[in-house]
Amino acid sequence: MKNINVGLIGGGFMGKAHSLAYAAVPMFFWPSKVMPVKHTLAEFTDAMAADAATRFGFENSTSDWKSIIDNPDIDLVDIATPNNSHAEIAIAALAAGKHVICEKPLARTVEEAAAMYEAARKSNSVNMVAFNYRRTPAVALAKKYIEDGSIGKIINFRATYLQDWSADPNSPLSWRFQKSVAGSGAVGDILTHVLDLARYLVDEVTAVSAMTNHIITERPLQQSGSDSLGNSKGGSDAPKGAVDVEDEVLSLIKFANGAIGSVEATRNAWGRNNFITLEIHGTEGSIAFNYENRDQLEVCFKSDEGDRRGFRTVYTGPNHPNGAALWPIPALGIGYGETKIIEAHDLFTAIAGGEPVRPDFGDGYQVALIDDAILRSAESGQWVKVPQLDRATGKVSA
Ligand code: NAI
Ligand code: SOE
Repeated sequence: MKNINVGLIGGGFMGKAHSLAYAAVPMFFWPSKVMPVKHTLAEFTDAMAADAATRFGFENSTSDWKSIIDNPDIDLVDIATPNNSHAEIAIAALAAGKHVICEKPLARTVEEAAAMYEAARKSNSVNMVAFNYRRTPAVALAKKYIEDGSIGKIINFRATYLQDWSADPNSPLSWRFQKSVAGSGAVGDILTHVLDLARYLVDEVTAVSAMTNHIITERPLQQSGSDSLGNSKGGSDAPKGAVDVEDEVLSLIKFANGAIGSVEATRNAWGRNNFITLEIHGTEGSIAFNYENRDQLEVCFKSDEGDRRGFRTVYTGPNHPNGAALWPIPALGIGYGETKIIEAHDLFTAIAGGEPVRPDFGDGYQVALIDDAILRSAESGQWVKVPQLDRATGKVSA
């Protein structure tokens, strides 16, 4: 068994989730050809790095992420920083021959995503973008039903991603509200997850017609480095800074296979927490999913007798995708952590020379092309064609 030394950059929310996955992956997926080793953690300052390294179980810490790139002992660079550093770190890591996992969105802009994809094409390393919701067992089960024809030809895909952590105008101005750091608002932050699911479950998105809304234009400045995700209150008299990204987005979408649909996202929907919902209708049945009940998939099959046709609930468990590795009976509860453990397992399988891993930087780039088309459509009020990446040539259609 080979050790894979991990260099993690960023010790916030995702630093925690990825560290949990590195510790847990051998407990769930065993035997394994590789063993993750939490080698070095980078944060802004020496003190922050040492603190996070102790907490997350890393052997070393540094305030200079470039020392991770320069360290020949490190095999995998994990980018868990805000979006403005993804491109610089990923391109340097790939040039140094490291495997890379980068948090979503891949980049702030299409141009940055293109450069990251180009760097990945030039390297022989494994690259992955962390759209982990597709690794929820119920979502993977939906894919299985779609692929085996259980709901027939897909006609419609309706999806939402609704949260409320920023609905209060007095919740702080996190980096997620600053275009220079985040790139965009609800589009890059959360709609990207739904767009990844649309591509995973249905097909390529070919055209969009979108609207965005910018509701809260300033917020109290946030003091700490890591994002408080609305949990600290600035108070109405605290110094304020400008919000220069969209709060909400809605888009109609067309798919390459002829299906149509809608996607929407907001972080200002009181009462909705991590409300990722999918409603997929096919010629032979329907699938519905709500991440707030994430170990359940609702399915309805036309082939059921008329007097009992209707949605039934399947609780994912050992009989379902990745279920045998998780818990021995259904309904014990599958959490966010499990999606990250499965993600890490699939990444390490690819590093060990097994199945290539998706979503990769090509997928992250294609999602960035859709994000960009959505923002352009919202600006112009017109339908916008989504340029398509040809993975064989690396070129993008006009
Ligand atoms: P966060 O603000 O909680 O943590 C980011 C950490 O990176 C902070 O502690 C900050 O000090 C550190 N950092 C920033 N620049 C750095 C640098 N140059 N060197 C070293 N450390 C640096 O942010 P969070 O929520 O962890 O988000 C990080 C990334 O993960 C973002 O791209 C975000 O979009 C993505 N994300 C993905 C999620 C998913 O479900 N896949 C969930 C949450 C975030
Ligand atoms: C905040 O909206 C956030 O942390 C996003 O950045 C993540 O991508 C999402 O999975 C959870 O919510």
